[in-house]
Amino acid sequence: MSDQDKKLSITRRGLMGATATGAALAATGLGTTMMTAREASAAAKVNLEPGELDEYYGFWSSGQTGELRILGVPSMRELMRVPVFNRCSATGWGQTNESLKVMTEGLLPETKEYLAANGKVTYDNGDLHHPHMSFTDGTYDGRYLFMNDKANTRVARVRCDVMKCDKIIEIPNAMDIHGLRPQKYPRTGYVFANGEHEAPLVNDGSVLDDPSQYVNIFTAIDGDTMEVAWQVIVSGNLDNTDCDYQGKYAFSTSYNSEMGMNLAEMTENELDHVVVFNIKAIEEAIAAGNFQELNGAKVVDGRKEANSQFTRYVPIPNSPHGVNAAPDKKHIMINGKLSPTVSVIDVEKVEALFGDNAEPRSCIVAEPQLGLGPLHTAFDGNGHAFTTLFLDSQVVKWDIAKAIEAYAGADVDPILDKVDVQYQPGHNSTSMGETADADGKWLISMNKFSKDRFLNVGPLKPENEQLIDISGDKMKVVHDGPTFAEPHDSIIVRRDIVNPVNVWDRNDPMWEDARQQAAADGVDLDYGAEEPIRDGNKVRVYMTSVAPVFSMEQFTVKQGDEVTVFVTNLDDVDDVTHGFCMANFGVAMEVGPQATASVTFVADRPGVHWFYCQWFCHALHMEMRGRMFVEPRSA
Ligand code: RUQ
Ligand code: CUA
Repeated sequence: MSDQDKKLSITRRGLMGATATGAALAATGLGTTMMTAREASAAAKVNLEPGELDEYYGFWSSGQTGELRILGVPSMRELMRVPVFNRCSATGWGQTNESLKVMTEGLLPETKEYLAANGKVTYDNGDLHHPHMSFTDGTYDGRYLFMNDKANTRVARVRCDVMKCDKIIEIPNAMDIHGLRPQKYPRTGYVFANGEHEAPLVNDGSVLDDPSQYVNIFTAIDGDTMEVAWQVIVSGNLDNTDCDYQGKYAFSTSYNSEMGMNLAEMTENELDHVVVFNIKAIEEAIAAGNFQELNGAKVVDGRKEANSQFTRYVPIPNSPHGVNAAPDKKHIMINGKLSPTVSVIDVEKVEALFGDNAEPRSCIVAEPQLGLGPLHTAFDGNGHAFTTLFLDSQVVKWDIAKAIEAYAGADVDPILDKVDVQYQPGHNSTSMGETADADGKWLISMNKFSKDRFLNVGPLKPENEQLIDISGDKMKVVHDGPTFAEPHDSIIVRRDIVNPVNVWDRNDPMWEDARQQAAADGVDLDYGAEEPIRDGNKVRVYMTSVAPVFSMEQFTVKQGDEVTVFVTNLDDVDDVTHGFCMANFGVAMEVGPQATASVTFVADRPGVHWFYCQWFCHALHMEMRGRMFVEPRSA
């Protein structure tokens, strides 16, 4: 097709979409007055018709909000919020007994004690940076999503069949989990997690201001059981991590090899490092019993001075940040941050590092200078890499093979294109780009600042994530999307890989405790009970819901009773979710189709109290309500 023909074939919708894109591009100073065919078709792909479905699922972190978000790509429509480390008013996450079990069972004993002393059972906040899907044989398998909590040293898992969090564990010995990646091969397997902040290994107050005794901890978690498999003590701190496609090595950056305690000290050295973890050597030591057990975890010493086969330290220019394995299964990118470079490791040269007298940087095969503030790199699967430049507010596209040639002395420039983004990008991600199936269609630049890109909403502004079409030689920014704190990181997954159910399975393990309690009370959850079941001052209320009624119109308890309400939603139709809200008791929860959910509260307010369904379910949704009578304590 000639260019002229392409222009003629542009649809009206494409043109309308393209006009907006053109205006946005013109505002950046990059726009041309004429839309090219590619611009128009990119815009058409972004502007889905009402009812049209996206080609990709985007799984987003939300930083300090503490939840997981699901977006459609390329439309960038937010599809769902999955509460994980945060509390959620709509779903009752952090309040239902089912969610509280997930949020409390994996906490360390000393944390439970600390929380109890503060009148809490779990943390209220989280800082969720890195959501990643489980792998089988180098690509996403649609089983689980794993994510870190930097704020309270936790790792969580979300089930992709129902898109609910089913496990949260606190990591012992480590401080403040930051970088996190699942093992790619043969499967996940391990979830690797970096403790970012330095502290004494036994942090009981016996050592305080003596950084010479501080360490950092790398953790491998078993993704199937969500238990710590093993830990490695390292020299320097740990920032981001990724692993190879061979199942042999993991790599973690350290911006504080100095073990400094303030900014000047942390940035003092010209060279920091990436730690290479030798998974087989660590597994052998664990199997042979060569570890120390600390807070229930098997710990080996991989510090420099321990001279073990567990780790190698590869010097990298000043304060490296992101680690990204290329879909060619051969190259690992270490992003320089304070250095304008990305250091490229060839995984085939890593084994030699563990031999005698190896030169530690012999695994580096390229180190292109890309611009200021390289933080993270994404890939298109065609030999190209895309690196965010935080300080330059740009994404740079470069050729991996050319960078390797240039490092070997050839006079070639690996940089192919640069595009301005608005503003200060951190992570970026490409469609399937963190797997062997990278397809080179879309790139998301997750920008830390939006400044003037949207209507002013006051001193606290949204961040800005931008969609970039990378299917041609030149990158094109085609969409701006504001997000509330914070578009930290994302993955873009082909939709055929993700297949959630529409209706819960009545046998789901999520409400196993409810099932057991009901059995002990002689109640079938599917039918509920006619009357509350009294057990001392504990009262259990079992009801079902079928739009638009609860099976119990009223129930009576005594002031001061500890009341647990179980609701089983018998509707088995797509999208008929009910809720249970006990007004003026601060109690509310979601009950999905065929699910059971429960919530416990103390009925310390005498009188008539209405409970109602707070998820719109029926024309008579407003009428879906009932009364709780609380008999006053006898005077
Ligand atoms: S790190 S902006 Cu928390 Cu993912 Cu690089
Ligand atoms: Cu049931 Cu609204």
